[in-house]
Amino acid sequence: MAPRKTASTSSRKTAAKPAKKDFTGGTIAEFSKEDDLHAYREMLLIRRFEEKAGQLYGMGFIGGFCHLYIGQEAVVVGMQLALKEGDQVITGYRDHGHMLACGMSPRGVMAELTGRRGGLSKGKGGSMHMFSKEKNFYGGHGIVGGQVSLGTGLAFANRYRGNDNVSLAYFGDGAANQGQVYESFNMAALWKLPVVYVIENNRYAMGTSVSRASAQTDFSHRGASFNIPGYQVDGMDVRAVKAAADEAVEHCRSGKGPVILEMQTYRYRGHSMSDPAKYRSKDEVQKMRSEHDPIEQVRARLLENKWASEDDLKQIDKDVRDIVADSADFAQADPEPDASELYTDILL
Ligand SMILES: Cc1ncc(C[n+]2csc(CCOP(=O)(O)OP(=O)(O)O)c2C)c(N)n1
Ligand SMILES: [Mg+2]
Repeated sequence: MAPRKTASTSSRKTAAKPAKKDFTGGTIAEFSKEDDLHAYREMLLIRRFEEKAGQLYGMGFIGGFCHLYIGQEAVVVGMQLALKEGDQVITGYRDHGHMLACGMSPRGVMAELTGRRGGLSKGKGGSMHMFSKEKNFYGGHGIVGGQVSLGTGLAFANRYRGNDNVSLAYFGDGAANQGQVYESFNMAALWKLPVVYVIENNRYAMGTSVSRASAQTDFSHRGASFNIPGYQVDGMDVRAVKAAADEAVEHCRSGKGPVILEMQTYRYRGHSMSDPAKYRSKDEVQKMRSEHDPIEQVRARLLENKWASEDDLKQIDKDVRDIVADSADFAQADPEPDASELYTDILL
């Protein structure tokens, strides 16, 4: 394997010594033409879907909260490549990308955003509350950090049932400061539960930068006192994510207990649709976009290796746009849920 480019080399050297850091250091996965084409298409679908969701929000079709995943696409697409049938995924409220990567239908996700019958929660959950038992996606959670304990519970269920499935619990840099995260870490390490904690460090919580909110900004060290190994990963390079994901998932599957992966990533838009993101400079965003964009990296590689022509890429773009346009049409034409639905799917 070629050396892995990482955005994090300097913090590795300066931070306190964590548990062993051997398995992902310095590697990226070798991607074939098919791998790169797959990653390109998947990431582009998430990007275009999110752009469309932003438009529909601006037009008043989507109510309530809506958090876009633009910029972070390589994380879910790379992680998903390491999973097998029956592995589970759970995340917070920035969840549209995770759902699409799990194979949930763009129509179902978009119609849920607009609160329509054909939405994945029948139009009653909205952006932050969608699930699919079929695709092993367990939400979609608005309580910051809540999914970490639930994801640990999914891992406990796998252990209890004696299968070799693994759960991925995604959470943000802000969520990483929540108390229940550490209670979960303790249990997971004590009982060697098969859970990968994927910390999506996009450098900001709602509007507070990591350095203003966190005493330990190297999130790969957060499991050190529980002996949970942790690794920093270039979350803008889908190959680096895939390499780390393979190792971490294998570690869990073979009964060695939890792993933490800190994905160093970046969100291009505000925290939610109502955030103008005045706490950072336009230059900072522009620099990430022009130097580290996850989709552009794959695009450049496809062209350079002559694995795709400009025309091939245009065709992929058109296919993806068609899927997204279809989901948006459906999400506007589908009727709202009947009022009687107010009394279904609730605990009485
Ligand atoms: C328990 C709880 N506290 C506070 C909030 C309000 N809140 C919503 S998102 C957020 C920031 C989380 O940031 P991060 O974990 O970095 O995720 P990101 O939005 O960057 O993906 C906060 C404080 C909440 N939803 N739940
Ligand atoms: Mg964050």
